[in-house]
Amino acid sequence: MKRALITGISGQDGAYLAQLLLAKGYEVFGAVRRTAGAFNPRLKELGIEDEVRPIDIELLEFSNICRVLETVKPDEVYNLAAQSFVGLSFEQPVFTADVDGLGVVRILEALRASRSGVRFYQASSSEMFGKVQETPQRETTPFYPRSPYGAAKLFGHWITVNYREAHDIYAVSGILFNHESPLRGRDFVTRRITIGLARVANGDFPSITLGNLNARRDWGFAGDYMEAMWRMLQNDAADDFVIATGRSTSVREFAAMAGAALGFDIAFEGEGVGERGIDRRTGRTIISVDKALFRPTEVDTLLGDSSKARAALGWRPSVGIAELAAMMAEADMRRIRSGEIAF
Ligand code: NAP
Ligand code: F7E
Repeated sequence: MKRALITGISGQDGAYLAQLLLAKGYEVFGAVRRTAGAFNPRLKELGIEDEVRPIDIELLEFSNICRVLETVKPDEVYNLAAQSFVGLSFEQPVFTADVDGLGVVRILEALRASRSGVRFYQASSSEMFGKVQETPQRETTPFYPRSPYGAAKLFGHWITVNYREAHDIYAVSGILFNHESPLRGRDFVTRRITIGLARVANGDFPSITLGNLNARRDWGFAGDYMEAMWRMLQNDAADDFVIATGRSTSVREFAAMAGAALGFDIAFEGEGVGERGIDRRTGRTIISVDKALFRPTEVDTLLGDSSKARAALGWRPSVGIAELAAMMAEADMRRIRSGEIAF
């Protein structure tokens, strides 16, 4: 039985990856920093909270990482832990750099010292492409991060490459484009839209506010992306891969798709901060724009080319964007009606 250590087990990806690895027969250790509450609502929602073995980890604390590796003795380490909200990284740049950048080298140093042959996965991000230098973005596209988060992830990416080349550690960097699901954190735009519009449909609020409606992302389903992470670590040689759907959608279009799944027919009128999303059936404004939600520097558009992963790993996405928007909107509506919104 293989043993996996997942950092960031309380997040969206941690939950789906644990589910995937358990189904493949792994013993899964879920590492999370200690908080006041030990409850992990995402693992509970997937019905696997009793199957994952919990262990405390803090990526700011090197000695703690060493002890966790000694205790667990994993075959594979998936480093998913991060301060992952780009917007917050402008307010907490030093903390973000410490966890998302230095946290990676702390794990790699611990692995190097242990001489254990562990395979290491680093959760890198399309945010490293930032102000995109070519479209679509692939493994060879030059990076140009646009936030402290993107810059910290870029360090994490290059230090992973360096430890592979300098110390012969099996370390891969998965450059994943945005992936979403009903387990997505509430700060991210897709979930803000699905939970917000579901509340509007339920009559709880008259409308929601959003930031830059023009931003475009290559959004996929998180469940699909976990299979890609696992396949990367089963490859003969360690390598880096872009994981994406190859379709780009604007925030505005995503909102219209989520709205349609909730019974709205949204038309957008106006421009800039004056733009509004109106439900054609009632004439009511249900989306407006709040300038406070704009970022100091924005990633305007992302579109990934995952041909390398498709060829080398046989990976491809299975969920399209309209299906994803509907899946998330319907899950939030179900939770609102049952009064069970735990995250
Ligand atoms: P998420 O839901 O925000 O989860 C992040 C996890 O990291 C949480 O379990 C969090 O614990 C943990 N964490 C934060 N700071 C930590 C620290 N100092 N020590 C230990 N654990 C810490 O993120 P996600 O969407 O699942 O993403 C997983 C990883 O993939 C992240 O590294 C993210 O940056 C990266 N990524 C995500 C996407 C995407 O679209 N989802 C795309 C590319 C890359 P708490 O619960 O205590 O906060
Ligand atoms: O923003 C715009 C916002 O916060 C997407 C993380 O998982 O994916 C994620 O980062 C876009 C941006 O995700 C709102 O300005 C408009 O252009 O959902 P987001 P992100 O910044 O792309 C990457 C790959 C990661 O690695 C990250 O960890 O949507 N936007 N209105 C808004 N964004 C938010 N959050 N809220 C709004 O109201």
